[in-house]
Amino acid sequence: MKNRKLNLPMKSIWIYMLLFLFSFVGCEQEDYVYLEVDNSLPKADYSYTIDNFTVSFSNSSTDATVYSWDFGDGTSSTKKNPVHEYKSKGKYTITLTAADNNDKSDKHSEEIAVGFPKASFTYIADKLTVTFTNTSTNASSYLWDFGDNTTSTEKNPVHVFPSEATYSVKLTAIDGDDTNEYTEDIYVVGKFIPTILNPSFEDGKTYWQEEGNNFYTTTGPTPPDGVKGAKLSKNGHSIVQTFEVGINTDYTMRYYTVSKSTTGGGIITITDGDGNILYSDNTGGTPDASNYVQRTFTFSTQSSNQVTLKVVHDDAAGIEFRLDYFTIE
Ligand SMILES: [Ca+2]
Repeated sequence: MKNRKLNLPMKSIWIYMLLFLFSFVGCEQEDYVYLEVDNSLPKADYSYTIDNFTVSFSNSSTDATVYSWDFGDGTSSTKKNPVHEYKSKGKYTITLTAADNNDKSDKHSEEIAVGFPKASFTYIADKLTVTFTNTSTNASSYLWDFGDNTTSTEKNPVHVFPSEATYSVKLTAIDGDDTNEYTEDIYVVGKFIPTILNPSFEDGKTYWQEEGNNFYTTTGPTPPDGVKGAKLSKNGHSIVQTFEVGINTDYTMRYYTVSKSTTGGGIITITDGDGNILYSDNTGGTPDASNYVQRTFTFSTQSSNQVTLKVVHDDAAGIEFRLDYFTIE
């Protein structure tokens, strides 16, 4: 009710002002009056990144010129974008006060956790063997779950996975009662197992013959696999086949042989696509000419993903021998 008396003269003033303003409308010369009113108030805001015990603040306040930080650990700063290092693990409430030159201010608070465990790792896979490097921070012990029903508490384990597959590997970083987990899917590539075609000569010479070479297939003595074996009895006889392999991989080959000599045989060679001889030896003699014996040898591939298996008749020895059932793993 008190305002009623005041309202009347105020209304009158507004009416006079409107009449005054309208009096300019229609004038040939237009006059503009700019009324600039600064009524924006400071707004405090910030973001931050945490690296171990160090927190870097990025001030995003508006309409402010003066800043005051309370880091929640009894320390403070008046920098615009301070970097603060905490002395101990804990949860701290950060308060930023942003003020303008007219003593107007605003506050913004957030709670941050510093010094708690943070799990992370990197790894290098070599076929099924994976070497893990633990890059966790603020942890005193660790638990690995490799996703293949095995675990480890080593800091930097080397783990051999059972087979080619994708495994979900989870690392838990532990410090007292506080834990943090990090999980990453790892695709582990298995060993490439080559395919040898017609490995037991049951399809005759198919896949084993190249231009210029020749050999016989034979049924006696009784082959260890099926009914046929390869017989190399003359100069120039050989068997040959090229097949795909994994690079930088160790392989074991097995085959059966029988010779008419206890000392002689042919020359078996593994050569890769770059011309490197990965294995070469005599197939050797056998105790008798009636029974095949199994031979085993190993070789390691290099950067070529193919090899050629070749067995040639030993012209100098001139001894007849037989081969059957090549396998590789
Ligand atoms: Ca056979």
